[in-house]
Amino acid sequence: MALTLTDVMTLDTTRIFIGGAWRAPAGEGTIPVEDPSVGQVIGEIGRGTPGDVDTAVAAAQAAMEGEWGRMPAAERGRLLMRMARIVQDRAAELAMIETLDVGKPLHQSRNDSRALARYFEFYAGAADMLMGTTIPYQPGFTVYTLREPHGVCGIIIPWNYPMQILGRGLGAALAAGNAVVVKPAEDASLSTLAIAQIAAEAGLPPGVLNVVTGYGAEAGAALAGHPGIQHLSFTGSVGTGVAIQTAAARNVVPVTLELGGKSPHVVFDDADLEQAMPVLVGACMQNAGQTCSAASRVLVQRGIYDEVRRRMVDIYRGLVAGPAVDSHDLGPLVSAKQQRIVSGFIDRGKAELTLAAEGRLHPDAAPGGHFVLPALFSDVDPGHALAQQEIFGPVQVLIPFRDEAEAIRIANGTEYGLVAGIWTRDGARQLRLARRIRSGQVFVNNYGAGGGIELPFGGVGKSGHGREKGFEALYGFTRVKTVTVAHG
Ligand code: TXE
Repeated sequence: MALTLTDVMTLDTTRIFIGGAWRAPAGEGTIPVEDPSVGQVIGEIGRGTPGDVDTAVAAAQAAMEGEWGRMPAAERGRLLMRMARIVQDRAAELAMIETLDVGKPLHQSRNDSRALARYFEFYAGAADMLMGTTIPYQPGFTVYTLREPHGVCGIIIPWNYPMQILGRGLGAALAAGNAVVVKPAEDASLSTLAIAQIAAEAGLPPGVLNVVTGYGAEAGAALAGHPGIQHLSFTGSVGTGVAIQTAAARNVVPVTLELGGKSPHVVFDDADLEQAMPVLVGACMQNAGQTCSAASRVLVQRGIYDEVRRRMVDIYRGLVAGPAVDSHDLGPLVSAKQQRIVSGFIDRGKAELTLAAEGRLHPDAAPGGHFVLPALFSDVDPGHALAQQEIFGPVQVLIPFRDEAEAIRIANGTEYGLVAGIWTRDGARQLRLARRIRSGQVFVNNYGAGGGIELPFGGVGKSGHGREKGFEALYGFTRVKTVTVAHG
């Protein structure tokens, strides 16, 4: 029997979290919560308004002026560590909430809740390791820099990895001493609400974390354009990223944007195929391809092209999409909207390209679930729409190349640059390619789609700017103050 929201959550999800208290949003109505595996409404969340965003920003400002603003860094770290422990204890519960809300296979949601705990743990340890520098200057002066928090930060998150994306932003922002207003995605807010509850339980002072659920064009736009915000981080589509950067520019507020991608695997004749094969496909099937760093282009040198194609076809034929709680290879897509977009790309591929293989639908898959079948297209021209545009579904294109120069040209031939995988045993080529591929992150003989809490992550070109994760994110959540003391 299908699970309902009350099976996994006791929290009243129609309320928002401001100043340490749960309250009803000021606006009328609610937003339905759907289980994507069955396509049925299982609950509702609050529809936050620009007025609610005002209240949340005011609460965050008050927190910065109060106890939080004066708290020693080590104490902030302890609070984050407490949050990490509670997340660890509730990892299974959080995973189930995520799976029900976004349709992610349960084993992947479990991985996400473990990653969330790791983010809090990593940034707990980093909180009191953020340091300034002393700078040699003229005799008679001592110059040093302080790393200060921005103040009130806005974090707008998407629906594909709600726990992980909240964890990486929130962990770094709090470690650096900021207060935060979060606007989760309208189709994936439940885990963010559960995490707000965990933060309160861990003892985070009121107003340090505020969550306003709601629509992007209402609550999201109000947050992006709010004059009380000093920094914005956004993960999502290019179009919304541009709108957010434009809104922030009016207030001269810095933004970190983590947008889409069209990430390549580049596989040379000398690659270890035993090692590469499952990763070549897995790096796109994770979360049904709804991953910004999904390796959606597979560039293969001509000498091994037929063999790689044959092996990929075998893997694809074994892939099964089915109900998320049953942990199949893939769950459904998050919404009917995403299903429509991805199906549109697949239909276009079938009409204009060679479909090399498709996956299968599990007999238990509900007819109303937002499923699409994994699709592999071969011999694709690098300029074709399916090789250029972010599909955000379980779809890969196979592209042959002759030599290194052509591989680099094709790899760099989209407007994105988020992640790349290079597969070769030639050490000099690994180093050359790692430098020449235009991308924020390169994996050599492995591919961790966005993986690694400690590893800086972000893009170039339309994939965005600024870095999430690792220590780099901490720097992004601070600003440098230079102090020059004349002492003779
Ligand atoms: O994204 P949006 P959508 C890509 C992916 C997908 C496409 C559309 O290609 O097919 O985007 O997804 C909030 N001001 N990615 O439409 O609109 C919104 O409420 C402020 C890649 O769902 O970018 C949500 O919280 N906020 C990506 C968040 O922005 C606004 C992950 C993301 O929604 C807003 C998701 C506005 N005007 C989608 N409009 C990745 N990089 O991983 C919307 N929002």
